Amino acid sequence: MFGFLKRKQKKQPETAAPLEIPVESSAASSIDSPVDSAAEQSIETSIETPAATENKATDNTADLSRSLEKTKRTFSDGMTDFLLGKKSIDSNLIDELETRLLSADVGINATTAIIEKLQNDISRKVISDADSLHIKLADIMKTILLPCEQTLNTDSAKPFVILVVGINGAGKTTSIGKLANHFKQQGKSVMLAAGDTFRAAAVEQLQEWGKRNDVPVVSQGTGADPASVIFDAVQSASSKNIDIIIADTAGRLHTQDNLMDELAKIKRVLSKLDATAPHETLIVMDAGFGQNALHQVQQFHNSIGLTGLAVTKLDGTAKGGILFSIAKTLKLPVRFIGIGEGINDFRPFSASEFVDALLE
Ligand SMILES: Nc1nc2c(ncn2[C@@H]2O[C@H](COP(=O)(O)OP(=O)(O)OP(=O)(O)O)[C@@H](O)[C@H]2O)c(=O)[nH]1
Ligand SMILES: [Mg+2]
Repeated sequence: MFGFLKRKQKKQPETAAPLEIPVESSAASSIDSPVDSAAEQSIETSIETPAATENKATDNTADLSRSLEKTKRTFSDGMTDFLLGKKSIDSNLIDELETRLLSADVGINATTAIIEKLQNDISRKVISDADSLHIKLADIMKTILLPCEQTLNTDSAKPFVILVVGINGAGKTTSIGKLANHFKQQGKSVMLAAGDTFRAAAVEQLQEWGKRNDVPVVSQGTGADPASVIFDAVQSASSKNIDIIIADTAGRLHTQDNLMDELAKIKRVLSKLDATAPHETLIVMDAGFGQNALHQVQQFHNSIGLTGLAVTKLDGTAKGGILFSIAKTLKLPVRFIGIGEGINDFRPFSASEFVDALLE
């Protein structure tokens, strides 16, 4: 977007990566436990200089920008031609920008907020040309997204239980694989629960991610009661002193009352083990579904109560504007974004990094 106006955004320094600590071998599970070998990992300490940290932040934004290439194209299709050569900012230009934001899935609330702020800055002469418009636009977009930037803190309970929900194919199981890797890199021990007992290959798919991450997977196979699988897994994680348990569930639509009741049952059963569990009810949302996905998430929220969102497939042709709609309407924390199918194609959500990558 606005490639011709390209202006280096100030990179936000990233905090140094935490030390890697091997997962305890006591986490072995009789069900499917590759954790023993993790105990053989050596402790890696990495001390980062401020310069190294700054470089890493720059690389991260560049990486993210590359991953968002298609989203950027969809988001800003024709924007360059539209603004190219504009010497002054007039009302036609602002009208056109408004239309483009709306068609990029930014949604009416966020678009109105952006346009009103820009118009205000234009009348105060803070914005006088396309260059200052670009800078202000970036600032406004970051301000809108910032409330959604809330890191998932998993230290409040042990095991910290993350229940992953969402519609079919949104990227739940893949995100669980990425999350397991993310937490392991933070030195946490992780266990997975195969709560999708509906789809034939779902358990195997999760076990595959378990192997890749070297973490145990608790399962009972297809057709089992998901609440019972997840209950057993949390008990097992407690007895093995596991830090984080991530439970997969089958994809469902908010209109399938029986399946929504099943999620409510899982939550009820978990609260018998720990009144505060699940500690995170994370919905995985495919950004490609745009405003429809937003509606679905709202319905899940009304029905079972969500505490966080992971937005996937932002590497595809999704219109990245959906994040602004989320910020303005759902006001749920966006914990992570998915930018590919690989284990590392995933970022904790940063408003600043996201807008910089989108506008770069
Ligand atoms: N490009 C891209 N593909 C993704 C991303 N996340 C998941 N996928 C792909 O989306 C497809 C569905 O992912 P799953 O993780 O199986 O989705 P799910 O929500 O568990 O699906 P069900 O269990 O069938 O409801 C797979 O092909 C994944 O590789 C992402 O961030 N980017
Ligand atoms: Mg799945």
